[in-house]
Amino acid sequence: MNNPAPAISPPKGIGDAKPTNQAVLDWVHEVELLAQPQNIFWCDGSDRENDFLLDQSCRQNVLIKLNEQKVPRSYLHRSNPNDVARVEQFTFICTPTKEEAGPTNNWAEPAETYSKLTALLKGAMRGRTMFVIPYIMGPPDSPLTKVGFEITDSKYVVLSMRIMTRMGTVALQRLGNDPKAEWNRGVHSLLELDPTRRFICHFPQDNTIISVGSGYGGNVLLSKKCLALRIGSYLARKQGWLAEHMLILGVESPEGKKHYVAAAFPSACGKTNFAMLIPPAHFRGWKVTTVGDDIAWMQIRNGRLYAVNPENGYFGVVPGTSYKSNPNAMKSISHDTLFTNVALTDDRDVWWEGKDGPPPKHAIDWKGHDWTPDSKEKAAHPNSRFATPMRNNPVLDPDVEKGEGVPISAIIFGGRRSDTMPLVFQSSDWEHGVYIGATMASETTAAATGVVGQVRRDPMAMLPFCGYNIGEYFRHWLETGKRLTNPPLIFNVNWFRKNADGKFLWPGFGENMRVLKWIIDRCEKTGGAVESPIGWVPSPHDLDLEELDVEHKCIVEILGIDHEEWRRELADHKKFFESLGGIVPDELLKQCEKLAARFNS
Ligand code: GTP
Ligand code: SPV
Ligand code: MN
Repeated sequence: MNNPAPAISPPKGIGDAKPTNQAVLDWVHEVELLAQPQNIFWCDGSDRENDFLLDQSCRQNVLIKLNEQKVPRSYLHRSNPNDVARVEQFTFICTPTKEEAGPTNNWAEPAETYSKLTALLKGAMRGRTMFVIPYIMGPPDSPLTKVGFEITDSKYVVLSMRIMTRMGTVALQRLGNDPKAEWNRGVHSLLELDPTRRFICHFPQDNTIISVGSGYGGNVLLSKKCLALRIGSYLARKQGWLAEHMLILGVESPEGKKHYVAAAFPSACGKTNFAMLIPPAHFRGWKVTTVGDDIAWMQIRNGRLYAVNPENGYFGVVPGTSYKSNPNAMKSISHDTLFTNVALTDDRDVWWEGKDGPPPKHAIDWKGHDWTPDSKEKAAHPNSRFATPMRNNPVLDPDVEKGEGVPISAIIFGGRRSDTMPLVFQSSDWEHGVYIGATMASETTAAATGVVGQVRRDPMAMLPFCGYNIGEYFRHWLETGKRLTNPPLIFNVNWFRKNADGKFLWPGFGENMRVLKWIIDRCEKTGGAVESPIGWVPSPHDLDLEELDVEHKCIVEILGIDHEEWRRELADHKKFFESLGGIVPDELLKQCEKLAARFNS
């Protein structure tokens, strides 16, 4: 098999930003002895380094340079067709005991797993360059910020990490020379991209991640799902904060009153779109700004929850992105963007299903094959992605670098549900809100390998990302509520409910502002609602639906609670809790009983 990552030799002054912290040097040396790379490239995150790596990646066909006039300074990467999404079945939490990982994670014994991975990594980087990437997660002056190092043999990983994290010198400075300082160790090797030798392993007690055999984002950008969520959630519980799969947005009224909300939707269920929402014309003077589109780290200050976005860029779903659905994303990805698995047009522009305008008459699809509109296959992979710096976002929130974070007024849970779940409802209190999050479900998407469209329980959108026992995680949420004197209100939304013909009842995207406005009204204690067995639901006149082109009967339908569907839903909540085997906190079991009682009264 061809070496998927041949070595490069940088000129003097590039690739030699060797850190001075002895603990880092010792660890890199250990990995070097094991993986036996041809050379080591110490990254500093500079423009010069980036330009060099882009050039080398084009020469080695790792990247294709796009049309400079159409998408300046942007590139296309095609991953191996067997390697296009997260692999949940090969993702492991390697805690000393199985109980610590809990029933929702794949557990593997740490010592055995280290041996297995050591064997796989032995000589794995022969003929390759080993890159050492220093990075931080979080704004430089935040108390939550974490330092990480990722060792990788993939140039694509280095280039992506520079977009997705604050990388290079800033991290070396933050770490300093204390050999006892805390930092995350990440080792990644493509190996031969063999799906049978693909493992994403987390050792929370060692603050270590080892990922082999994949080149796909979520499996290999170790800062993101691996550190910021799996290891992050483990550290968060120990240290008393929250690491969540949530977007963070700011919403400002025409009078200048601003609220921040955080929302947990599972993968490919609308976080990036919601975080960049443009209010419809009717909401003149309202402004939505993005703090983050995927991950929120939240801590308590003065009895309130404050959130920071630990990331520096967006790794977003491409298909469906257009000037109609998400103009701010389109502007963000119009330059300085790394595309993965989209189609390439004959004039070296990028194309995907759902992009504005007619499809090209001919293109090269994501696998590198000829494609025409008559082709049966999709031109872009359904989980094709962009990596773009958050600085490209025209509505980036001005407080995105604020170390203390932004105060959260509301938390929103939401999944992709064709039925049962109404457009929006509000929990009666924190504990009920935690129940709503804990029992969340969503149809599976192309973001992970496996069947698409199957409803599964995905508590707080963290099923694939919680780095410890989910029962303990629920308890941590309940305990956090007790420490909050001014807790965020908790809501649930569903943009994806369908009518009997299988059509979406709600137009979604910018129109979601109407739901967001109701949520803000509830925070301001001005919004109306009706009490229902599942919580507070707006009646149609509580929502601002002016200038919305949706039939009244659809609004009634999407706000409706079908008791037959909810009987099934409730049975499924019970089944889910039972499947977790005695780890669910009593408070949540009681919430379940209370919900049943409300339906029966
Ligand atoms: P990850 O990056 O995987 O965590 O995904 P995400 O939660 O950020 O989802 P994203 O915003 O990228 O949206 C995923 C898909 O859902 C895209 O195809 C969107 O076009 C679609 N989508 C997003 N918002 C809406 C909405 O309000 N209504 C409908 N019908 N589709 C939406
Ligand atoms: C997700 O799947 O939730 C993502 C994309 O945000 S990935 O980084 O690949 O996990
Ligand atoms: Mn995500």
